Amino acid sequence: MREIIHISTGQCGNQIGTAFWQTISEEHGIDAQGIHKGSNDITKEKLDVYYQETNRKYVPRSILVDLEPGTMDTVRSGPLGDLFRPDNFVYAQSSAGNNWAKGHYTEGAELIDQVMDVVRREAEACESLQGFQMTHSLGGGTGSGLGTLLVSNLRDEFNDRMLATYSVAPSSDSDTVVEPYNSILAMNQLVEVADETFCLDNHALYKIYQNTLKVPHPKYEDLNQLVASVMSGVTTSLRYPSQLNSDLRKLAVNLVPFNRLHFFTVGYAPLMAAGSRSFSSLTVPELTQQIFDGRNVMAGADPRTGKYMTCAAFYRGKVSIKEVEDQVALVRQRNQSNFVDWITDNVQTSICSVPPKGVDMTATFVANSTSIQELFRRVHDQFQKMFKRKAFLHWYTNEGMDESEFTEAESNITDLIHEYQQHQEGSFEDEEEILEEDYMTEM
Ligand SMILES: Nc1nc2c(ncn2[C@@H]2O[C@H](COP(=O)(O)OP(=O)(O)OP(=O)(O)O)[C@@H](O)[C@H]2O)c(=O)[nH]1
Ligand SMILES: [Mg+2]
Repeated sequence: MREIIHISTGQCGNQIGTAFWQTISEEHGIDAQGIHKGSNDITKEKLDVYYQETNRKYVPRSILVDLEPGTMDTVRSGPLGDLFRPDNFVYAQSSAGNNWAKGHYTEGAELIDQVMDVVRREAEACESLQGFQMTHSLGGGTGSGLGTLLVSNLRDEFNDRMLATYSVAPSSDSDTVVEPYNSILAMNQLVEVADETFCLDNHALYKIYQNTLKVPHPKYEDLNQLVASVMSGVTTSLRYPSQLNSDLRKLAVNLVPFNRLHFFTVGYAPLMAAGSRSFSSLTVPELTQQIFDGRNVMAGADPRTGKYMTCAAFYRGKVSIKEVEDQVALVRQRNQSNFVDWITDNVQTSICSVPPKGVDMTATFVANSTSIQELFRRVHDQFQKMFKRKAFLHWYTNEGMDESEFTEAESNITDLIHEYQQHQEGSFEDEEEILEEDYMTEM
């Protein structure tokens, strides 16, 4: 089996991680004690990818990490408390206090060996580990700082395994002023070491709730439900028998044309408020139209401002492959100027006959769009305003960080923005020039 180990880091990471495990456990018929109660054999076939079977119990291949005990206590006393392996909870007592440097260099560095021991034990229990997925926020100290320290340790020790992250960017009107610092420092690491980053953005998630779902004051729980739906959609082909994108590497090969540009936007249809049920099912044309709609994108990036380099659409339920392919081709044709012209067949579609609980049909969309630069630009603008004045910098230098690390992170992110912009503008001929230039500089 091609196993995946999940790691939740920090408050956001653990809350989203728990929502993910709740969603997929329900789908696969795994109860709170880890017993499989599903009647459909297809839900069982690839269970080993995410769960380890011991004594007829299915235990999530999940590691829960935080620098403070609070969130984990909540998970432990919640409905999934008995599902996770007790010694996979790894935590400290103090928190990183919204400081990336504490998560990455000081407090976090003290916990990392303990986390890696658990990772090794989990990896040894796998037959053929395909890789890791992490849930975390970019704005805090633990998920952001320790999370990226962990990712880079995994890269060193499991060099040939895939590393995927679900990374939550802060809302632009967040209460915590240093979130842009933490985010740029974390993004700087993800550019270099992650293989696939699914970008989520609290600002966009709030907007979806307020504007589309008409819920004026959504809670984290609500936002996390949306994220869990997307994660369930994205991992469908990993969890059920499927031809296309059936492992993390195939997904990356199809979606990542350039190593550094692996930051995806995601979308989901039909959008439903947590706890509500859909009374009218959407048709394939409606689902397709929705996933390509900018309002459904869960990262602050409007696809119409950029170009899709590659995309993957995952449909679930009783849908016809032909209808899906026709509809996607139609959208592509209508919006031709939104797709780069140097990759001919850049929309992949896949279908799984098992829908999520409570709906007939869904679609999940993952896009590698140059419009993601909007998210980077927004966070960078906020970073720059404070950094120009060196505001709040002492919190980081007090932990032993040097100012030059901020400068380097900033320039890596502005380079990245520039690279997206280049591919957005480039037609086929320009692209050849870029490639030639790269080739010349490498020589
Ligand atoms: N979507 C979502 N965002 C969250 C959640 N919890 C926190 N956040 C966001 O995450 C950022 C703060 O990071 P946290 O995850 O709380 O921080 P942490 O990783 O625990 O790090 P420290 O507490 O600083 O040690 C802010 O942008 C919050 O809006 C959650 O459950 N869901
Ligand atoms: Mg915390």
